[in-house]
Amino acid sequence: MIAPPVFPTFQGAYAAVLRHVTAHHEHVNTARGNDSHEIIGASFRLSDPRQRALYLEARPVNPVYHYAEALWYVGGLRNLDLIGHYANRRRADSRDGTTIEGSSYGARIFAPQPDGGPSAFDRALELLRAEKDSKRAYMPIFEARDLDEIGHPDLPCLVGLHLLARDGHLHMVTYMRANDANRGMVCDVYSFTLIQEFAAVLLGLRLGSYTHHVGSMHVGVRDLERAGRVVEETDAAGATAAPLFPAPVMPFGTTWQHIRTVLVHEELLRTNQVQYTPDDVAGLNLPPYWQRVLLLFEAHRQLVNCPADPVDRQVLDALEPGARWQFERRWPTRVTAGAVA
Ligand code: 5HM
Repeated sequence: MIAPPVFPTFQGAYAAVLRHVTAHHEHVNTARGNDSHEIIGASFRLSDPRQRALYLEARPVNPVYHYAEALWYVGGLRNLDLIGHYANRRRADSRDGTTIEGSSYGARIFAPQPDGGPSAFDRALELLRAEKDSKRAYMPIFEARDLDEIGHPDLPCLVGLHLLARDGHLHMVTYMRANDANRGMVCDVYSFTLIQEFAAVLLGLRLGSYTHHVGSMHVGVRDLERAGRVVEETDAAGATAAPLFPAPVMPFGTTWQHIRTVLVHEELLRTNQVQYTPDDVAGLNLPPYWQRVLLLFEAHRQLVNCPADPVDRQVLDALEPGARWQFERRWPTRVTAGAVA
């Protein structure tokens, strides 16, 4: 029996996957016109799933999208309003222009069942409250009906999420049929580990490990050059390099009411019905962790609605430091001169 390699940060796992796939690919896959270098069967484990963020010059990420996607899932949403606003490319996944069928994972596990029964997530948590060390708390995503239509534009890549409570810790195992290591995986691991952390908070457990299993792990041919630069940057930093920023910790008191409040105010910001200063957000009865998430949406509101102005420095300074670093690298022309450290 071989256990997956363990990494202290997702950045380490990400670099290792890119290094392996780019150097030792087994196949050149061309399915649906997406040429990629592929290996079959890949796994890794994160010892601290909170270390989910990338801090790489060669791979700038969008911290607003990270939280938007995770909240879209947790909100059980299927429509494009939220997700399409923060990533226009997600509109290509929609057939009717308003909803996403396959990769709206939250609609499959966080929304009530079609018969009105509790969501798969609520059932899994209930099961773990009833039998603490159960092996059954599996939340399925991929269904047989997903294969009904050959050439469907958006088939779930996530097969399911599996929660395991052991010795006071909540572990999670993710099963994916396919993962684009340089694109989808970066957002997937971010969102799925946030879901794991939220489940741990609701169950009153400490956060355990995160294990990621993938059937087809691949890097797009168009991304090989960029993947090479990520490998170079992480090699230069050294395998044991500490993360640039401490990982934010979701507060133990986080409730469904907090998530609903964040979603309500995210929508007000997205539709430009409000504008918030850090003091305004401090008055919303949210823990500081969730206030900072809302301030990311405020910063994004300014990006979209005030294109001639830099994003307000007061808002940027109030962001979680790692997210601020990512924001400043993602939109260097929209932050005041000298702000990029
Ligand atoms: O032809 P196929 O359905 O496998 O193409 C989907 C592509 O999006 C694959 O490269 C898959 O790995 C990537 N993907 C991902 O990595 C897609 C989704 C959305 O379901 C995802 N992660 N979450």
